[in-house]
Amino acid sequence: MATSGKVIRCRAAVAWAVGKPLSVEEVEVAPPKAGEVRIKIVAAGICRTDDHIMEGAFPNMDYPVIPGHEGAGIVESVGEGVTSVKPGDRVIPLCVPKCGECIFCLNPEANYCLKSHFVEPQNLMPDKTSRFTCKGKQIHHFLWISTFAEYTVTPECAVTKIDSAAPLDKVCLLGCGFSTGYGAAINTAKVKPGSTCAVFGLGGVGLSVVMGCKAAGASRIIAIDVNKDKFAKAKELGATDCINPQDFKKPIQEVVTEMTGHGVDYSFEVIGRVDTMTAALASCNMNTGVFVMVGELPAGEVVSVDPKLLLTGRTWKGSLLGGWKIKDCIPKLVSSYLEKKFNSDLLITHTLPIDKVNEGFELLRAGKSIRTVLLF
Ligand code: COD
Ligand code: ZN
Ligand code: ZN
Repeated sequence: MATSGKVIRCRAAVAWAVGKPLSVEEVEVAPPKAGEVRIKIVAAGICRTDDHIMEGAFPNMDYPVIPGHEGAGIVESVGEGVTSVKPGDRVIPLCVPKCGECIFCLNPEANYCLKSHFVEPQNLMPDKTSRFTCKGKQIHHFLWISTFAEYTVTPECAVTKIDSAAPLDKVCLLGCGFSTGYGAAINTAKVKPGSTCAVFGLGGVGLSVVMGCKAAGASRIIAIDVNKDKFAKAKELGATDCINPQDFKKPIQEVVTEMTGHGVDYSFEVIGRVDTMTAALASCNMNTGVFVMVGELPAGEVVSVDPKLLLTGRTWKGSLLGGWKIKDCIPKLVSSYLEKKFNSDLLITHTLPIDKVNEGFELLRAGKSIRTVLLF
């Protein structure tokens, strides 16, 4: 391509500091170095986790930074040695990489690579430099993929090729939100047909959990949120009961336990709060109940639990990116999307140009959007 090997000037949304809205700027994007890929991002989804950057709640974050970890695009150029993608390929950047060599990449049961952000911060490329500059300043990367940029550079291990027929403005959700929730039900909880489930939090990720529980054949799916405006969509996606904790005097775990006799088979926390984690744990049955934690607490917060809750047999599990081995699984999920095995389009409530990125965050904070897709 004509731009190959050259610096590209383009738009990107920059978080200059904690507490400031994003600012859409012209940035310079350097060509990919060896083992790296430069991608023209076509569409990017706004996820709650990006908001954690503005709130200063995301662990190990350096500023200024270009957020965004859900997106889809087309490879513009590749650095030396890159073999898995080539210019023109449609791709999804991966917020969990696959180094392919660590003990967890080699374990078929594990999906969280040792090159991931919580192990080793990814605010810079693996060679500890940045490909982004703006107004003469170095701008940091986010999770190695920074999808809120018209062009971004990722290591080859953080990008995967998808079917060229995939609509990028739709399948961008498979990069995080949809896959995270759907996989939490299918892979982490391994929901069984005829079972009962409770899902705390009905954002894009929680609703994807609902879709996963339904796809796995759950007979009852109790959807829980303080925002009743989320209930219509939850029902459409498979929830059988929708409840608002604020409508009850007693704790919500008691309500769920009474509704089901002894608690659900599987509970999910998809909010990222101490109180709802405790409630979700107590909502699954004391013998075989499985609680899957999807939400993450703000850096530094901790949960204290009565160990008796676990002594009788309950299981407490965590799930990142839905347990998918993402580099291999995303192309398969895209194929399933194209075969209409699930309809993640139902999560997209808004589409905005990148210049209106802050409006997208306002909609999310106000509880008015599920997923906003930004277009470049
Ligand atoms: N009780 C019940 N529901 C509540 C409460 C409460 N006390 N407080 C908020 N809610 C509801 C909100 O009304 C909203 O509907 C929902 O919870 C949260 O949804 P969103 O739209 O804000 O968030 P999502 O779905 O985009 O993301 C939720 C996560 C839990 C995934 C995210 O916030 C998080 O913790 N991310 C880090 C963990 C992770 O791995 N994420 C995957 C990569 S993002
Ligand atoms: Zn996300
Ligand atoms: Zn690895």
